[in-house]
Amino acid sequence: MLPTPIMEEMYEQMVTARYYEERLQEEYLEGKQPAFDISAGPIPGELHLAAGHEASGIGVCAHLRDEDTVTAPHRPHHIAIAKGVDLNRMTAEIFGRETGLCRGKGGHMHLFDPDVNFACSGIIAQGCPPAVGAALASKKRNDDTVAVAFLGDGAISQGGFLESLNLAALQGLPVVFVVEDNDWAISMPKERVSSIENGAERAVGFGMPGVRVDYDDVLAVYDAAEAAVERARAGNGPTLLELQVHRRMGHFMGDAESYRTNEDIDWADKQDPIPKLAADMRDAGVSDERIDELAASARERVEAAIEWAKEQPLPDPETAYEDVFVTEEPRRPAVPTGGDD
Ligand SMILES: Cc1ncc(C[n+]2csc(CCOP(=O)(O)OP(=O)(O)O)c2C)c(N)n1
Ligand SMILES: [Mg+2]
Repeated sequence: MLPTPIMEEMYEQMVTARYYEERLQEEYLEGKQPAFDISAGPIPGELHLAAGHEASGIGVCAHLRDEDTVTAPHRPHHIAIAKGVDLNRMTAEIFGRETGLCRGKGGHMHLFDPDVNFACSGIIAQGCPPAVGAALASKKRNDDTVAVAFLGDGAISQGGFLESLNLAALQGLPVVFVVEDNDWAISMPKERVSSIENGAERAVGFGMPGVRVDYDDVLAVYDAAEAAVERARAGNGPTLLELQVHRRMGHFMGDAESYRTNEDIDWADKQDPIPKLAADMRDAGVSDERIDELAASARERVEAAIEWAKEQPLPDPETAYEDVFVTEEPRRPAVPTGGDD
């Protein structure tokens, strides 16, 4: 059994991630009802929640240091929290504020924190090539930093991912690819887009180990990730991990999930990794009072970050052309896009 301080830390982080998303959901819905106006309210634009994915981000990042690089996909909050991204500035970014990680220009899918080498993107599998680049830099510097690229099961046939596996294996780079398998890509079930059930088998064709953790459990993820990260740090090359997680929410906020059965939603609920970890902690002798204390401290941290973010100033419109590649005003105003992904 894992030492209890490690379990406690992971529990606090998992509750932080879950509660953070519950609070974001409340803030997000403000002003958007009844017709679901995606541009209204304190958090305009899309929001993809990762409730049910916590075991992945938290179990993997438990082995990482600030100097290690992490790239995450469009469902990034649990991974960002586990990597130690500044929660206040991340929240300010999500609320579109000037003091946000990207001065309020990126939003929830485009968080970037150079202090802990974290980035995410709304383009699926996009994080794989930059993670391989970071791993190549580690190898050239001859240090023991590693890179981890998180992606979804819907991205495992993307060229960017497959080419990254090849380059990483060929060059023996210190990188771990982590597929979060929640069985869905928006409304598309996994079996309709991949001829293999176990995505970790992709690794075989590239000559690297592929490991699947097929139940939603942070302690199992912790063990699998430990081996993969150690292998990378020791200079023995990349690993592909596929982790079974569950999407407890719609693909994005506002998704009516008409394509999903109630049984599937109930199943996701029953697989919740947070009460599972609490049960393991009790078995290891952690008291209920201690577990409640950890949850309370997680909730306090989240409330403080949301309160701070909401007090932050909105960006001055004059700054819209700063920090971007295009410096001239467009001939036509940009057309706002709807939320179909
Ligand atoms: C290259 C690219 N193609 C399509 C999309 C639209 N899109 C956004 S999320 C998504 C599905 C992602 O599914 P998965 O990778 O399994 O992640 P999940 O949402 O299940 O966490 C798609 C197709 C995109 N963002 N990028
Ligand atoms: Mg998926």
